Amino acid sequence: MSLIHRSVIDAHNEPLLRHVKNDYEHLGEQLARRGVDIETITAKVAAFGVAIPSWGVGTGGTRFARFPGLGEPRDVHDKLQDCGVIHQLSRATPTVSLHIPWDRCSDWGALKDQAASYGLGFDAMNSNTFSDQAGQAHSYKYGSLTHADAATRAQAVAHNLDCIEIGRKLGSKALTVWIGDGSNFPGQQHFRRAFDRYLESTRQIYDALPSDWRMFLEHKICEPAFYATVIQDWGSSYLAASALGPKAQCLVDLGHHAPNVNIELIVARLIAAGKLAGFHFNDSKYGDDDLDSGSVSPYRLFLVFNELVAAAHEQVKGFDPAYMLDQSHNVTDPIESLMASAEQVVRSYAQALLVDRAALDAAQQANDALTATRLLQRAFQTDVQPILQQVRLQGGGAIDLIGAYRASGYRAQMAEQRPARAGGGGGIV
Ligand code: RM4
Ligand code: MN
Ligand code: MN
Repeated sequence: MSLIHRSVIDAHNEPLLRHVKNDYEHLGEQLARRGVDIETITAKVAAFGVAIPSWGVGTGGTRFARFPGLGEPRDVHDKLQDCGVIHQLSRATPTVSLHIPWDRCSDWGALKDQAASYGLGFDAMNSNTFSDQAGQAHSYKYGSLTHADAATRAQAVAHNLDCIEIGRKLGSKALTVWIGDGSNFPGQQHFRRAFDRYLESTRQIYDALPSDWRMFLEHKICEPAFYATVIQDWGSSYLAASALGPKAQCLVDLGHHAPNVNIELIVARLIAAGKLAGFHFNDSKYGDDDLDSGSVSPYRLFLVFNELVAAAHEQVKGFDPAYMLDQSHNVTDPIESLMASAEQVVRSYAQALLVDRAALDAAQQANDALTATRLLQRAFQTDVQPILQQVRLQGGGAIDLIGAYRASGYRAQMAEQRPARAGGGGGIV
């Protein structure tokens, strides 16, 4: 399946080459004055990647409705092709994170080959026991891994083992487990027993992990359960990951916390405990809004990266987070949103690399709060766009992501090749 023709990208880059060169040189001079070598930063940025969620390339929806877009992917092969385009232009998204059963296919070998033809690999596998699958014996209406009924729990465990098997075929190295289990009414569920059942079920999954795999436990404050959720916060996630063992870690989805929660502090705690699995990046104003990364609170995203860069700088043992996007696009072209988000994530990383760590250490040591916070602001306020553009250019990508994508006419082509589907009801699928 074809992606965007090379000549389209080159033609779009051509008039911008001169500007990138000038802007990059100018920024290089500025950074040199701050004692920063731009080439070192550029090399680090070029080595950074964030995974695309396969479910993100389709148009999402709300509880109320889903408004399908043109040329939506019809199956996992189409989704992979869209991910290929995102990586082709952005050069920042070398892996895809699959969701089962949404991404089931008949030939995993062919899927792996298709991915390789786009230069893509596979990041964490995601299991789904928050909705029922066609023909399954037991319903997840009242829970899955923590269900009161043992047979339902066993079915949910078996599904996770199936996800591991698929992931092995694709070269994935991790399983992300997010469950919707919880309760809508006080008294509906026995809190301690439900958590014990979670431990018992996840233990079976954990024991089936290949030796070089990790298990990412993802917490979320609420939804679909609106009174209490079994793995509702990083504390519950941490308790479970600790009980399970070293291969189990805690995944931080930025949208899964109450408004104003200090997520960068949670990240720091998990790093210190050796339990940070990685991220689902997105942004939010109120809850699990799944908005584009950095579209609402770019400083918060930067502050998360500040913790990550500090941990790498200080060579914290075992620090190896997985970076993934997890977004839902209701009013934009998903390809555009995912490219913009990937760019925003990389931007935050690049900005965090500019923090003067020695000066920050000294300011903290001297209790100079103003200097410390200004050091962060200075890094955040630096326009690193020339570095991002330079990295894309060197990698064969597009200087102007959205401009090149629109000029390619890819979406219009897909609208012809992929007949529109019926509107459907609410929900994210
Ligand atoms: C959940 C959570 C999971 C994602 C599903 C689709 O809210 O973020 O990571 O797999 O949504
Ligand atoms: Mn998530
Ligand atoms: Mn979510």
